[in-house]
Amino acid sequence: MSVFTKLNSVIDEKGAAYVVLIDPDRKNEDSLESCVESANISGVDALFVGGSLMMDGKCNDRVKRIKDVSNVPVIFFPGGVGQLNSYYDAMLFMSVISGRNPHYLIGEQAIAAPMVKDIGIETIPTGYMLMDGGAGSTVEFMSGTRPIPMNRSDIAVAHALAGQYLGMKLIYLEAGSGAKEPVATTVVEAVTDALDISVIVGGGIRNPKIALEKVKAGASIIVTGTVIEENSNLMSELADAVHWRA
Ligand code: 1GP
Repeated sequence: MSVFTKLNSVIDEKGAAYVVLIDPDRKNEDSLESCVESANISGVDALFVGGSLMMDGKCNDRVKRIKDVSNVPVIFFPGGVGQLNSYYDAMLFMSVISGRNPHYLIGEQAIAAPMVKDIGIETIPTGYMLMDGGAGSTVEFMSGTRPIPMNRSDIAVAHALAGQYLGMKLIYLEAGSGAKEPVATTVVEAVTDALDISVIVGGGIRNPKIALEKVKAGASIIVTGTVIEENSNLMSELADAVHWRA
């Protein structure tokens, strides 16, 4: 069964899926295994692994360490083609569709595609939309794209629909890691009402109440990163909140 099919069955059965983002950067060097072990026993449905900025050359080693311990699918959440390797179970094949930077719309993808084919990794076409979470995110700087203003549901809906009609299987509504404000509930509602495909919401989600609010607004997958780096004990509560139907 493909990773995408597995995620969809979780969404069907439990109402939504809960994903923990692990940044394979040196800042998490000492906590990788313990974080994955917690995820294994906390109801986490998958791990996203990736980040916008790597400050050393050990990313691939860390992905292998994550994969060695994980009991759940390890999904590449690409910050760039340099983080691609054969340890992942699948990858979000993403395009930054909220932006106007051709390199992140199709350039990086064309560099990656032959390697993706060679490795044979499962690809999940994903339209990535950066919303303004108020913290001036790393991804905003590294992708050279302007985030969509959070009060512009209309702009968000237009981009998400364009992603759907281009054939994306998922839309990722991203407020940016460490966002001051998560993606507004009004935006989640407007986008999920307009779309037939599932929506991932991440960035600035810091507690189960906010996670559940986004799910009730229509999100199918909730991602948390920063809050778990700070306190991995929160995983169970977040998973329970997201799995509202279970
Ligand atoms: C970033 O959406 C993820 O891509 C997670 O964000 O670190 O703020 O949880 P946080």
